[in-house]
Amino acid sequence: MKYSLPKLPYAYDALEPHIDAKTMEIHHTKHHQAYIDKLNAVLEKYPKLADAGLSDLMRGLEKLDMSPPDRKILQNHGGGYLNHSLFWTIMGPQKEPDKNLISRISQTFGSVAAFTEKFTETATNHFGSGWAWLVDDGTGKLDVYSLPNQDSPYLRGHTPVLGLDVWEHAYYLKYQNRRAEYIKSWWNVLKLL
Ligand code: MN3
Repeated sequence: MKYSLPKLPYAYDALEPHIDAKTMEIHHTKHHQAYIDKLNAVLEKYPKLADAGLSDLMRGLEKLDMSPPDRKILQNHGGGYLNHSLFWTIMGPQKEPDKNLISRISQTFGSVAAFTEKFTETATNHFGSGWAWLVDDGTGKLDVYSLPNQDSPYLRGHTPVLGLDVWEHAYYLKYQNRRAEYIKSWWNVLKLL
C-alpha cells in the first residue's frame, strides 16, 4: 500500500475542550483511513501513476489517463488524504506562531484579525460539506475561499496553507448543528497564529 495513515502529532484528547477526543479519534482512524484505503485501491489500477506525487496528480488531474469514475475517486479520496494530512499538523495543544505566515497574512489582509474574520465568514457560509482554505496562488499571493467536498486547492494549481474541515463529521458529536461555534472554537487549536 502506498499511502498510510500519518501518526497524529498529539493525543486524541490534546485539543479538548475545543475538539473532543472521540471526534478526533473517529476522524483520524475512520474517516482519514477510509480516504486512504480508496485512494490506494484506485492507484493500484494505474501503476504508471505510482511514482508521481499526489499534489502533482491533483494539479494535472484533468490530463491523467484514467476513466472518468476513477478520476473522480482520485479527486475525492486523494483530496481527502491530503486535506486531513495537513489539518492534523496545523493544529496543536500549544500555540507555535509562524512569524513568516503572520507577516504574510498581515500584508495581504491588513491584519491577522481581518484575515480571521474573512476566513471565519467563508467557513461559516460554505454550503454543505467542504473546507475553508488559505492558499498560496502560485505567485506568492495569499487568498481565502472554500471548496466543496474534499476538493484540494492543488486542483486549481494553488498550494494549501491553512484548511478548516467543515464536514459535519469534524464537529457533530460536540457541536451538533452549531457550525459557527465550532469554527470560533477552532482558532484556539490552530497553533500557527
Ligand atoms: Mn474530515
